[in-house]
Amino acid sequence: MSSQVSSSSSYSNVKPSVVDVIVVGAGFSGLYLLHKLRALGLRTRVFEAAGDVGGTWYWNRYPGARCDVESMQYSYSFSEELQQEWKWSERFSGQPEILEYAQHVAERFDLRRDIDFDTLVTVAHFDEGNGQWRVETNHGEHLTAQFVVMATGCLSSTQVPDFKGLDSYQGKTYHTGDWPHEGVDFTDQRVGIIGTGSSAIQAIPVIAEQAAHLTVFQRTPNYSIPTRNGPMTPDYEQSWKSDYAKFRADARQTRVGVLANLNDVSAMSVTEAERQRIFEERWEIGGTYFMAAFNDLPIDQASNDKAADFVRDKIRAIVDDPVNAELLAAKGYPIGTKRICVDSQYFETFNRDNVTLVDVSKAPIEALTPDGLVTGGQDYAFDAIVFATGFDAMTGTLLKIDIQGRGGRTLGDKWQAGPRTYLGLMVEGFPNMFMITGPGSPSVLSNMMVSIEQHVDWVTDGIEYLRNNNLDTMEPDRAAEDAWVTHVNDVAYETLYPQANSWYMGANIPGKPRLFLPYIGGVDAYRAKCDEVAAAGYEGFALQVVGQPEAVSAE
Ligand code: FAD
Ligand code: N01
Repeated sequence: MSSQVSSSSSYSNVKPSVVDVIVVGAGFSGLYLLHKLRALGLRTRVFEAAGDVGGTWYWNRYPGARCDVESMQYSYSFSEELQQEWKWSERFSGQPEILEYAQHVAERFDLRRDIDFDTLVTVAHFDEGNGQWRVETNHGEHLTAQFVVMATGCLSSTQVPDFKGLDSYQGKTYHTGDWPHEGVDFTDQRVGIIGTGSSAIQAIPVIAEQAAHLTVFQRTPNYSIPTRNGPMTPDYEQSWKSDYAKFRADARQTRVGVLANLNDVSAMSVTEAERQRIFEERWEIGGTYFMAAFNDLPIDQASNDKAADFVRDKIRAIVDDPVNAELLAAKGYPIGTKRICVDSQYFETFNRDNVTLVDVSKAPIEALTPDGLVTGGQDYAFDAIVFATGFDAMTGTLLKIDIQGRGGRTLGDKWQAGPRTYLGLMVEGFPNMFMITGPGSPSVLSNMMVSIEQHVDWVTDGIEYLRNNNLDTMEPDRAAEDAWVTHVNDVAYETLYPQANSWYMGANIPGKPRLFLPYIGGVDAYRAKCDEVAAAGYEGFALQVVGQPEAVSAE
C-alpha cells in the first residue's frame, strides 16, 4: 500500500473509511474510473487483489500472451497527450508492454496513492436506512460509500476443472491466468497442456520451443488466424497519431469498437473466386480482421460455412500429419462463435517432433495421477501441467463477493437463473452499484478499451447527474431490466453464437445457466441506447432521495 500523499490530496496518511465511491479492481477500468472520479472531486478508494495495476495484463503472463486488437487501437483515448506520447513497439502488443503501459498510466496520473493493492473486497452490503454501501476487505477494513463500482473484469476468475485426483499430482501446475511473475523455465521438461482456447494457442508454440516434449490435450479444436505481428513502423504509427481523435470516434461507431475495414457485403453475394480472393487477402493481413471479410459471417450459416471451410483448408495445408490436421480442423460449430483465436505458428507447431496432440473429445481426461494424468486408458507422465482451461467469465468474479442489495437479497440469489442487468451496468435491487463491462454489455465482444471508456464515462456522468440534482440513489426499474434481458437474448438468437458451447454461453462451467452473457447488438447501437437513456433523465432508472420512498425525476 502506498503511503505517499500528494499535495493535491486532502487525505492524511490514514486513508478514510468513509468515501464517496469505492472501486473494486485496478485494471484498465479501475484506473480510468479513479482518474475521472477524482476530476469530479469525489473521494474515491480503489481496492485491487493484485500487487499492482494492470488487471488481465498483470495476471496473464504466460509465454506468448499478446493482444488481438492492434496496439494503436487497444489503448486509452481519453487523453490526447497520453495517446500521442506513448509509443508501441509492435503491431500487436505483447503482455509485458501492455502491463508497462498500465503502469505508465498509473504513474502519469498519480493513481497509485488511492489504490490498496493485495487487498480483496469480500463484502458489499447495501444499507437501506442510509442509502450507503458497507464494504469489507480481506484485511478486515470496514468502509462506507455512497457508490460502489465493480471494475472486477470479465475474465478474472480462473477455472481449473474439478479433475479427480487433482491434488495427487506431484509435479508443478500452472494456470495461464495466474502465471508466476518470475516466469517458468520448461527446458528439458515433459510438459502437458490442457485446453486449446486463445491462451493455449498463444502459449503452445512458445512452450514447444523450450520443453523436451509437449503434449497438447484438445477437447474442441479452434479456428485460428495468423496474427502476422511485426514491428510498429513510424509511418503506421503516424497515420494514426496524425488524426487520432477522428479515428477513435470512428471506431466507437463500429459494431466491435475496432476499425477493421469491414467489407459490407454478404459472403454469398460474390462469386466463389471472389470470395476466395477476399478470404485469402484477409488471411494474409492477419488477425481478427478475417471476421470482417464479409458482413454476415456471424449471422448467416451459408456465409459462415464458407469462411470455416477456408480456414479448415488452411489448417490441413499447414499440418503435415493428416490425422492431426483433421483433429485440428475445427468443426461442429460456426467460425467465430467461440472467440476467434489468433496465433503465431500454432498449427505449424504440430509438425515438430517434440509435440504430441491428444484428442480428449471422446475419451475425457479421467483423472490426474501422482505422475501426470490418465485419458483413454493411457497414462501420461509430466514434470509440469499447464491449465489453459479458461475463466468463470463475466459473472464468476462478481459472485465471489458477498454482495447484498435491498432486503439483504444476494446477487447470487438474484442471478440464480443467469445474470439480470439493465444495460449491463446496474441490477434492480442493488442501488448505486455499477458494473464496468458487466453481463448484458458488449464488453468481451468488442475492443475492450472502447467499451471500458464508454462505461466509465456513462457511470461517472450518472453519478455527477445525481449529485447535481440532489439525488442519492439510482437503480433500474424491474420492467426496464426485464426488457433488456429479453433484448440481449433475442439479439443473440439472431446470430449463430448460441450454437457453440462457449464461455459466452456459460457452457464451460458445470452448472452455470446456459444463456448468452454479453450483448451482441454492437457497441455503436449500445452506445446510442445508453446515451438516449441518459438524455431522457435516466429512463428506466428510479432516482431517489434517501428517506423518500417515491422515485423522483430530476427533469
Ligand atoms: P481486469 O483487467 O480483469 O481487471 C480487474 C481487476 O479486478 C483484476 O486485477 C482483479 O484482480 C481485480 N479484482 C477482481 N475482484 C476483486 C475483488 N473482489 N477485490 C479486489 N480486486 C478484485 N480484450 C481485448 O479487447 N483485446 C484483447 O486482445 C484481449 N486479450 C485478452 C487476453 C487475455 C489473456 C485475457 C484474459 C483477456 C483479454 N482481453 C482482451 C480482455 C481484457 O480482460 C480487457 O481487455 C481488459 O484488460 C479488462 O480490463 P478491466 O479493468 O475491466 O478488468
Ligand atoms: O480460455 P477458453 P482461454 N478437459 O475458455 C479446455 C480472452 N483471451 O483462457 O472448448 C479438456 O477459451 C476448453 O475446451 P472446450 C478471449 O476472450 C484473449 O483460452 O471447452 N479441456 C478450451 O479449449 C478468450 O476467449 C486472447 O472443449 C478442457 C480451453 O480449455 C478468453 O480470454 C488471448 C477442459 C479453455 O479455453 C479465454 O481464453 C487469451 C477439460 N475438462 C485469452 N476444461 C487474445 O486476445 C476446459 N478445457 C489473443
